[in-house]
Amino acid sequence: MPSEKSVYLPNPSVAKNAFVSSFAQYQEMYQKSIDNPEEFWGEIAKQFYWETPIDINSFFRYNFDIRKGPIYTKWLDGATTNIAYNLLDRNVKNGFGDKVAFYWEGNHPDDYSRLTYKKLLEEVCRFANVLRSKGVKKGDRVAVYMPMILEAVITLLGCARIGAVHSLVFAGFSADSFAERILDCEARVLVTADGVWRGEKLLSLKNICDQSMNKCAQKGHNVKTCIVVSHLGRVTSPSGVQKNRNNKTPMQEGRDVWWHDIVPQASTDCVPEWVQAEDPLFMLYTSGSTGKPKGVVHTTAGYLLYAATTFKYVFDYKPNDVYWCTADIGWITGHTYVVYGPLANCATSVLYEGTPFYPNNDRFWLVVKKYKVNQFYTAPTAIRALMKFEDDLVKRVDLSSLKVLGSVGEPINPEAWMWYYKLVGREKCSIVDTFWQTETGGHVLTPLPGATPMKPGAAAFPFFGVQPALLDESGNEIKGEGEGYLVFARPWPGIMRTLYNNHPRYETTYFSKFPGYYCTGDGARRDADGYLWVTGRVDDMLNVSGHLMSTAEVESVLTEHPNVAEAAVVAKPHPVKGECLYCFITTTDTTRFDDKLLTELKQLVRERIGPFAQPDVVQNAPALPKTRSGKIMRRILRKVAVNDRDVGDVSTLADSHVVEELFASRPVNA
Ligand code: 6R9
Repeated sequence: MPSEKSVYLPNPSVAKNAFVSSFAQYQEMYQKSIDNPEEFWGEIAKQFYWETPIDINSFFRYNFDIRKGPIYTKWLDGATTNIAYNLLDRNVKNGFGDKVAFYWEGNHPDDYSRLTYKKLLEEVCRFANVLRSKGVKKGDRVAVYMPMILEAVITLLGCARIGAVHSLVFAGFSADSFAERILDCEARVLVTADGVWRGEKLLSLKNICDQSMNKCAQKGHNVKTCIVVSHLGRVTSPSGVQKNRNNKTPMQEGRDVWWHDIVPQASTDCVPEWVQAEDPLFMLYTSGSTGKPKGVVHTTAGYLLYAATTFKYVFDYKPNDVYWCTADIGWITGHTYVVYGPLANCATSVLYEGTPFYPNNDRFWLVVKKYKVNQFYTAPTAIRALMKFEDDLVKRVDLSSLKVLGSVGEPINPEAWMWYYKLVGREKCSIVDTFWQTETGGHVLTPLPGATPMKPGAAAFPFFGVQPALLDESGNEIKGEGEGYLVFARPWPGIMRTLYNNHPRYETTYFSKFPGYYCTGDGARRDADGYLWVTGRVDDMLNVSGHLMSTAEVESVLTEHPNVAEAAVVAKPHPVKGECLYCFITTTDTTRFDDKLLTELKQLVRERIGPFAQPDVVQNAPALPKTRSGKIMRRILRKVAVNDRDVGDVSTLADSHVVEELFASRPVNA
């Protein structure tokens, strides 16, 4: 296996025409972005349209030091613009109206369509007018629970056009999770679809929305309008049947309306709402270590600049390329690298509705071939899942269009990296292992495809404008080789500005541990060549198949069960998912731990959070290892989960027998 010393140079065919074609050029541009951010980003801002021009005197201001007052970041303050205008009208005006913005590829290979920039603009205007007619105004939140269909993109940009704030929730979250998020952001309008096929599974999205809206109503919050795309009727089901419009979907009179009954009639003229550079564009929830999700808020101008610039350089996107990001639109990767980044660059993208495994395990490769994809962006968990099948599934497909392969969501292990590089990239593509977060808005650590010699598993170097540092426990900076907390010393344009309705939580979560720095919650190591290797979360977060969740949120669901007295959850390494959930349960006195309880607990987690959070292992724990002050020692539980008896110092434990008992009672499937 490759080690830290293995270095793979960008293929000359990639490097030759790249925007950044040597490491020296990267270093020079990077230095400029740090020394003179106004000039660096000011040059980029010129490509976009500003209704009120940029004032160079208020281009970039911030405070990252909690000791000096409230934390804030402002880019291009005072300028006004509209992001939908920049993504659509501007490109159409520049003569690209007939260029394909999206090739839509359905779950079933028989289903596909396309949308040009001109048509997308028209649809966005129609939808924006509908939102206005429903009373949605600048600053109002619109909740979205959508599959990977073109209307999802139209919905986002329709919101942006009128200055409304979209709040997407991944359509794999449960009704409870969705309700919690609708309540938190106080959305009065919801957009969804009747349902979607994912592989052979039918997801009835509107039913889930109905449950969510009922839960909200019970808490006194009424969703006024629910717009529903009739999707199932126009696609091929796995059995091959083309269904008619789905009339079985229950629609509540006065609240629910079909998209096709209101959008096609609306006017294609829609004057954009000119918003302030620092007005919110969208919010997106991410897990918090207390269990309550955090509504991460991104604003307009800085996010536009950052999404556009990272997309251009990290994927080295050229005008005739076809780009494909497999991420769901409900995650930040879907926001920045399915919607905003590509459209800001007038790119042509593939939008894929299905899974990597349907109808067969070579679907990804067949889609790459079909659209001659040049840049392909996916997650390590998908790569590891596909690696398990025979190599021939990849080898026999013509993938010669590929140039850049991206990875995101979790650390990529060297085995998966090598497989991606050799089998998919045929040793001629550059791999960009992009480290970033919902909070960072776009890539913050990443190789550049034409410039950075690659090391398998290293996110390598900072993107332009980003200044990383490694800190030890007491906040001292580790220069040179070493491992520590990954932090950033100053803001870049795409960083989140606040947590919705909760600026104090924003400050304590990200800026209080190490004053003067934004704290990622990840650890990282710098090697002798200066490469950064992200090692994973250093807080109570779990990363299951790239889905971030907190131990606290899973624990609180488990303890809701009447027979559970106490629960502790840790991450256990998993060959495909990266990490999986290993749960320790202490039952109430009168309860026996049996299969029925086990099934109920798994079901409860699926219901409350979503199917992706289902625990792999639930262990009956007579007691949990605790310190004398009553703190659960997760460090020890992590050892039990992997059956490693080298538990280290247990002198702070109140009762050390507990540990032995836990090792002895590990379930057989663990
Ligand atoms: C974009 C996204 C963020 C967390 C992050 C880290 C992990 C993401 C990574 C990576 C190592 C990479 N992460 N990319 N770890 N290498 N290339 O995934 O956002 O869902 O907010 O997750 O994911 O732990 O802190 P989000």
